Amino acid sequence: MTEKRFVRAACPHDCPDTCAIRVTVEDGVAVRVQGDPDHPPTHGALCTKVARYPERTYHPERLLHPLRRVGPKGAGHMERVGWDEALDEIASRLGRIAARDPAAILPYSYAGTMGLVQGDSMSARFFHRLGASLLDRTICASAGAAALDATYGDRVGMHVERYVDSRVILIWGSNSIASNLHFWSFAQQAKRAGAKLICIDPRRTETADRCHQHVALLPGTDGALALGLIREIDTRGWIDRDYVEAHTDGWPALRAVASAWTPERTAAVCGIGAEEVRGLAQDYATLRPAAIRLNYGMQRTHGGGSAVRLIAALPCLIGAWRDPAGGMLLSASGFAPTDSQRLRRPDLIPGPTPRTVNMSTIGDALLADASPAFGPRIDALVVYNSNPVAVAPESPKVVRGFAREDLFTVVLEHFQTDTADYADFVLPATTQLEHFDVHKSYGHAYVLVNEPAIAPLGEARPNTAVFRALASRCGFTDACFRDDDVTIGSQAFGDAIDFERLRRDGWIRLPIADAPFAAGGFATANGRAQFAPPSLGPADHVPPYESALSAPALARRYPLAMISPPARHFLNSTFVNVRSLRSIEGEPLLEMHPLDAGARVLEDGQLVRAYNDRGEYRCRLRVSDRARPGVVVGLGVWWRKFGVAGTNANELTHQRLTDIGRAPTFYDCLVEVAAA
Ligand SMILES: Nc1nc2c(c(=O)[nH]1)N[C@H]1C(S)=C(S)[C@@H](COP(=O)(O)OP(=O)(O)OC[C@H]3O[C@@H](n4cnc5c(=O)[nH]c(N)nc54)[C@H](O)[C@@H]3O)O[C@H]1N2
Ligand SMILES: Nc1nc2c(c(=O)[nH]1)N[C@H]1C(S)=C(S)[C@@H](COP(=O)(O)OP(=O)(O)OC[C@H]3O[C@@H](n4cnc5c(=O)[nH]c(N)nc54)[C@H](O)[C@@H]3O)O[C@H]1N2
Ligand SMILES: [Mo]
Repeated sequence: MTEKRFVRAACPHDCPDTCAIRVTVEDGVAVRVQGDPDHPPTHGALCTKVARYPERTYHPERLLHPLRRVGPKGAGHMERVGWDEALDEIASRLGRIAARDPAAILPYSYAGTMGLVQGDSMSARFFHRLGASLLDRTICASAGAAALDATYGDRVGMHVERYVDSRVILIWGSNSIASNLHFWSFAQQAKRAGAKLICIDPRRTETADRCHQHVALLPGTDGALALGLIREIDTRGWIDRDYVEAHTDGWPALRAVASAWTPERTAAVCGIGAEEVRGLAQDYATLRPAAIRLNYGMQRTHGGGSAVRLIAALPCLIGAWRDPAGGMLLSASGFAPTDSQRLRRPDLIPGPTPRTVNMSTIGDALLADASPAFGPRIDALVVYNSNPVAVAPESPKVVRGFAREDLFTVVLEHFQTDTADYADFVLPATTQLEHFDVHKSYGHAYVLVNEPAIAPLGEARPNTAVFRALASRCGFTDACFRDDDVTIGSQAFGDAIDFERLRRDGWIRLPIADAPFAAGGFATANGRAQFAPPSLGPADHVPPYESALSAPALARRYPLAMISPPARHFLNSTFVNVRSLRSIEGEPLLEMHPLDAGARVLEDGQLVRAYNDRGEYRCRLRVSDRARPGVVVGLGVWWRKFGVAGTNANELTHQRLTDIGRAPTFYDCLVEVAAA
């Protein structure tokens, strides 16, 4: 007889939806994952990717044993070693480097799992205690986060379930069907009830197809559009004076900046029509409740932070926050009562705070020599929950850095990724079905638990187990290094959450008001939204580093703006190696508008090279009006080794940072395209 069990889990991926999952386990094998029907944001549905989680977990290429490099860096030739041998050697190599200067060691991690336990808990304790360099985790969201912090005092926003009652929804810089599916089903319900859906995106995405209107602005011009809307709303008398007066600071300064942004000027900068600006302002200001679903796609250009600040002002200016179905959502992660000090223990750092290295400029950092400004050269890199060789900008430099023979690299992974190919040691990690974790979300106001459903496959170990073992080999005796994973999970939210109830029920809704800012009460020092905080002043449009208007000489050589947003069936570079999902995405493509293709005498399906001064990327051309004229689109993030010439779109991106938040500017990138 088969023994059948159901286990409560949480989706670990870097996605606003953070679904509650039920795993069916038969005789110790996870046979099925399903969305929890009782968890309101998940409402019983999983995306196509995560519905394949068992396929990914039992993938024949899962890493099941520790490996040591035997060939040249990058070739991925590895031999099997035992855990003790691997850990002994890693601890002794790190120990020797730390004896010289611990800041020469750099952890590199991001959100391969969003779990608070396997994400960065024991790992952070270990690197803090060692005195390693700190990592500035900026690769995704820090420009928008800095903007929300400046305006609202924290990462806070609407409840996703409330969009069902909105009458107008601006889906702004978001391909929700691909990247935020559970929001999309609420937006669909609103649409059926008569709401108007407007998509603001340079690409005609599958989401744009299903909205009433698509505003195809040029990349990096969202700040200008927001200013144009603010001016129009103001001149038409649609400002909610009472709300602005009672709950915001800085309107006169913002108003002065916006006064220069006539619909005509806005339209010229955004590459759209002045009537579109006027119509958008009218719909947004006069249909109630008015909601914005902003996503991070629009903050990956030079002015990304300012643009988010300007857009975040809009729901205040029209008083949209008065209604539970009005306001804005970019990230709600600030609602969760996470005790990161207790999880990560920065107090363990011996001596003065070590230098901080920005993960978004890892290419330059790995190539930098020791200097008073930079500090010591990076001699060791420990990578977990991330695949920087594929996802970090300007890969020609990232690859040169990772290829350094004098760099000691350890990678904790599920698969032999592009990054693992450069590792001296690869350590097999457990997946979400095999370890314990707790989660908060950046797209809804619930916390979740993930109970292990199956035993670890092969010799795989949770990240926590690896860092616990390294701490012990390094002689770290602090009590926190003995915490097991469930104990760490219980520390994550402290007393704010009933941990036993969380484990019993699987998820708990945080006690956040339905219309959290109906009467102000933002998370700023004085409770008012800040349009011109003293440290920043009022926001203005910050043009892209690379665009026809802002860099005309460069644009004569490289006239096409390239964006590389997420592919629907991958999650960043995760799932690219899952055959059933890769076969849906096909192969790396570059979309180009028929006018641009015609001008270059290029045809659909031919091999092309996209290039600029940083590099060259070969892939197949898709001639399609999903791309607007002047913009090419390479959906990603593909593993380099699946590319025609072993590269992906990041071969062309650069390492310059956003105006605030020190974030990368992946979608601020000029290229030219020719036949290969
Ligand atoms: N299926 C899937 N889901 C994902 C991910 C994935 O890779 N695949 N990634 C996850 C991650 S890490 C994140 S951070 C989140 C959010 O990730 P985001 O990057 O926000 O993802 P999307 O919503 O797919 O894409 C953003 C949209 O912004 C558009 N865009 C690009 N440049 C601009 C611009 O300058 N202005 C405007 N208005 N739009 C622009 C793109 O064409 C794209 O359609 O999604 C998560 N969910
Ligand atoms: N050109 C371009 N580049 C981009 C983007 C873009 O839109 N365009 N998007 C950017 C964004 S938004 C982001 S967030 C970054 C994402 O970049 P990353 O954070 O690097 O995300 P992934 O590519 O998904 O890689 C995560 C890795 O973690 C591994 N992993 C998952 N769970 C565990 C675990 O429990 N333990 C260990 N040890 N490993 C685990 C997975 O196998 C996977 O290989 O990429 C950025 N890069
Ligand atoms: Mo991201």
